[in-house]
Amino acid sequence: MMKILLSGFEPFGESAINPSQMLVDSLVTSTLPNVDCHAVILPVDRDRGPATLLQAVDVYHPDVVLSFGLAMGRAKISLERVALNLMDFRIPDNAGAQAQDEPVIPGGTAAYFSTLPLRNLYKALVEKDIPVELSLSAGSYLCNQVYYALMHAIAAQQKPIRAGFIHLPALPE
Ligand code: PCA
Repeated sequence: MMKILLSGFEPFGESAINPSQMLVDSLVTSTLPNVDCHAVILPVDRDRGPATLLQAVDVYHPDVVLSFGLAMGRAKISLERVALNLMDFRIPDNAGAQAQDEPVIPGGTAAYFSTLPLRNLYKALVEKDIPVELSLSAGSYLCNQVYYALMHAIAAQQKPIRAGFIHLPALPE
């Protein structure tokens, strides 16, 4: 049995819904063979967002963490290659905080690479005619912060977890 932790985000900014929350909520209730799925919805909050994800990792001990978020304005599913040690928020988070030119972890390494098999995921989605791209940057808002915090915690604790971040396009509504 492979244990997978899925994360999505609550709505933020001008959007009343977040497709990452909807995806994760629906995936966790569907039964996949040989997969034990857990889900967590993260607040768009620079303190509580990463803390909620890291706490879920400690509780569930997953083999894989798939973290999802909304990337408004992108037309394809974006498989994020890199998590950057940078917070530079375009808009305040849901608690009103707006980080500028700050590291996620002071003194931390500049970046981490996804440990998901991104090229294989890319090919599998292309074969199904699902719009997908390999993306070089998850931005410098909450998604990148949570992605970096996750990869940093896994590296620091030397956990055998494969993890990565996937951005979803906005829904028509
Ligand atoms: N998208 C934002 C944060 C939460 C979300 O779903 C981002 O791309 O940083």
